[in-house]
Amino acid sequence: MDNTRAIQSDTMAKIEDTKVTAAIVERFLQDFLDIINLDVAVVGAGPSGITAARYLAKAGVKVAVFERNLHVGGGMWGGGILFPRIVIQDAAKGILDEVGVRLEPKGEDYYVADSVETVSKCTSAAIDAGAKVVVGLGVEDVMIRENDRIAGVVVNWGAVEMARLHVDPVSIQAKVVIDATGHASEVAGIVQRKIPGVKFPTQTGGVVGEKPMWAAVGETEILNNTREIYPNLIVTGMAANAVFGSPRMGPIFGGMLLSGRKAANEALRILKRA
Ligand code: 48F
Repeated sequence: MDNTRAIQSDTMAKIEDTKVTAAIVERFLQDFLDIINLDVAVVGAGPSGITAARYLAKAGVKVAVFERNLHVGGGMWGGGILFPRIVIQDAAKGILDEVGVRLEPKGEDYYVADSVETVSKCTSAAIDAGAKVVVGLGVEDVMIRENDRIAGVVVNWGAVEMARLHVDPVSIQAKVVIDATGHASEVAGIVQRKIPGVKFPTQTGGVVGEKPMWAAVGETEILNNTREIYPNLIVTGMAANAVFGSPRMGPIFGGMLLSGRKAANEALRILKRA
């Protein structure tokens, strides 16, 4: 046997299909069992959710992000009209500096970044800080306890949802839930639909729905909109603007990052209150 064949057969001998299976199943089950009791459940792994998770993990909080898609990053990968660059304003620069994203100054107050680099580095930093990120798992309901208090999220595989299979979901307990689901503000929508008489601190008492694009106003209002709208439920990112009826802002992402950081601070405040 020549040398190459000998090396190949040595490597092949070590691979056993069922051991690969066992490694995956055992490890995922261990990790999953570890996150069924959380301090904070973040729903959606877009820029606001991932940023919130990073700051929470850095503060020593047990946090997991549940993302329905198989990929993280939400609407950030595609920049504007699939040109993979994003713009952020000076106020958010520090958040990206912390994770090593390279920013090119543009004009007085703007920076441009590569959207792929930004998603990757923000996600990697959140995971390094200790946040768990689960992909392919969507939130389809919330858990409630006495007095309709939110006590967690109810999850199912995104694939089950897409295939419209009639399969029951499972529950994850969390002291605080952050709705980072973007334009759809899905968790706020579920709470509004399923908890009778719910009143959010908005003009209508419910989800108002986002207004048409106006970046300056959208980016200004998002921080005020990032808050607890129902006991133990915080909205962040585009979900915050959708709930309060503020404009969308297109491919400027500073507001998403600042909102994620504020959501983390709000969650820390709630955890201290408990
Ligand atoms: O939409 P998305 O990126 O939310 P964001 O953090 O950022 C908005 C910007 O991308 C952009 C913008 C910038 O100015 O306006 O749109 O507010 O990410 C939301 C993520 O949540 C996931 C969804 O797949 C996406 O990755 N998601 C939505 N609903 C659920 C969910 C759900 N029910 N369960 C799990 N994940």
